[in-house]
Amino acid sequence: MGSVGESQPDYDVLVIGAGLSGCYACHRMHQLNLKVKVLEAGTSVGGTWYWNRYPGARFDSESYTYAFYFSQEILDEWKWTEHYAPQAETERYIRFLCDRLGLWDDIQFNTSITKAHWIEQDRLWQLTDASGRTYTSRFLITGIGVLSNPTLPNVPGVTDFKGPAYHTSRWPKDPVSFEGKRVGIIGTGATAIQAIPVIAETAKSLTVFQRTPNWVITRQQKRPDRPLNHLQAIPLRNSNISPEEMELIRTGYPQMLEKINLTRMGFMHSASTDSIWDSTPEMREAFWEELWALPGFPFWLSNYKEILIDEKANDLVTEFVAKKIKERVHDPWTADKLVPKNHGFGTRRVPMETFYYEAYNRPNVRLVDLLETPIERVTADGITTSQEELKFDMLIYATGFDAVTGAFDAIDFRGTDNHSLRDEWKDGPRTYLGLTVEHFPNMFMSMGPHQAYGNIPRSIEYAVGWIAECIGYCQNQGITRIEATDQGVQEWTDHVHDLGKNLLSNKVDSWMTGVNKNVAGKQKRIVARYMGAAPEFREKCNGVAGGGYELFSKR
Ligand code: NA7
Repeated sequence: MGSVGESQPDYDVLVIGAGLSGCYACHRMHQLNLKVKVLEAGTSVGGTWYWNRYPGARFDSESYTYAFYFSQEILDEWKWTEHYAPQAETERYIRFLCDRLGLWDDIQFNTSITKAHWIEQDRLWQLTDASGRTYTSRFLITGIGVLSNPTLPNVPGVTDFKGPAYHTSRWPKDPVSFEGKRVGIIGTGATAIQAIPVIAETAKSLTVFQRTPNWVITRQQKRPDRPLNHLQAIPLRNSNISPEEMELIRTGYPQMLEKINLTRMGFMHSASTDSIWDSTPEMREAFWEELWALPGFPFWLSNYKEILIDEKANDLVTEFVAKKIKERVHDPWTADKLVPKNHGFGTRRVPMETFYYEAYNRPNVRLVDLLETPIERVTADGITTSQEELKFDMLIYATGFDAVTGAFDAIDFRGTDNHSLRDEWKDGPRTYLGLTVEHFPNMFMSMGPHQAYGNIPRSIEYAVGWIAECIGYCQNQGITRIEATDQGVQEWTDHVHDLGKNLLSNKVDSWMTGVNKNVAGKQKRIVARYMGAAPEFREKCNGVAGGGYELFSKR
């Protein structure tokens, strides 16, 4: 790459994070013959699928769609064994990618980046890790994840507990036994909803501390004759994929990709164009029952077009789901507490479950409503609420993440004139295409704020592809400095805000609106995500690239 200033960088490109983004970025940089290093805090690759190894962790969407499509060799060779892959299988998949693409030598583990500073005179990025070692590069790609900075509850005594205590996103690699243990779990988000039924099977007792219930889609097959056992259950109507079925899936990849490329969220499920107001109550019920019976996301993503923007439509579908929940939970007090009261169906991330509600019918599982009896403190041997002192042998924090901007806040990013990214985004993120930020030249974000998320691996493949083409363009044109302009950032930020205006989900507190009550400064909602359709996002980004990187300054 071209030389500027006095110092030559150690690398052409540094990448932070060896999750799906970082691994694919490494491959694309190899294709450009660039010297690249991926710096990863963990001891292996996988990102989300490396850290989140809690019991019950698995895909919520079809394995063969929630993956990369760029390599025919990998599509031909990799065999998914379950329709909704468990964590271990996904971790294996990512390691397989690294083997096939020859990435391992360019990934450095146990390297936690604390600072990333732009050195203007040399047009390079200087990164510093937790040990104080520095690394320099012309370009920087962040692949630090949307949900990667775990947070503990902000309750007194949170570190006082003497027994084992785990955040679900920092789960140990060695098996954890719940046998004979009194377990307490805080949180009822998508993670807890996967973990609770599994832990309940062997724990002596499981106490669930719930602040906000979620609308959880039912995906169990009714097997009242069978005891509750996750091995016998069919998660999300999950099932094994036989070798014959895998062959069929493989031959269907081109059609699948064609479909995925057309849908709003990048899944196989199309948004419905039907209006709820053209349907009679009977037609509605029949449609909803039909969707309810389908595996995966369709009840959320293929529902009537108004349910996520029109409160009256949302009220109707919310009532349908509430009825479904109440049918499954025997104890009326618990059933009522499990029905959300402060937000409608689909306005927060909809978790998928396998016998989640049935877990509450077990004699060893109890729900504590923190709105009624808040936690006062964590003690050496349990949790004290406003009503009682509860003793536990193990505590589990399923309390989520400082999402979207949280992973950026955890690193001291400094751009031109010592601009700090934390300050730049203190009132919410400002980006150009969700891929770049003004004052941060030569820095690109995969899965940064204001990007289309949806089917994350599909979004990563696009974002990293765009970034690689941009770096390739710079290489060919002798450009050593590329930066988003103020106009680009202003127009994109306005566009993202406009797209989110009517969405009910942007009027609700959740990680999707950047709210985390455990983190100072994260109490206010922000527009964190691009909420248009994925094909429109790609069209816009392609247009900018096709026009020679419009609204970027290039030198
Ligand atoms: P989530 O969805 O952010 O859930 C975190 C849960 O933890 C949620 O129920 C929170 O309640 C609860 N929480 C957080 N802090 C506290 C305190 N201080 N007291 C009580 N309860 C608390 O994270 P997940 O890991 O479950 O899922 C993240 C995403 O990963 C998920 O959406 C998928 O996309 C994959 P709250 O709702 O804030 O009242």
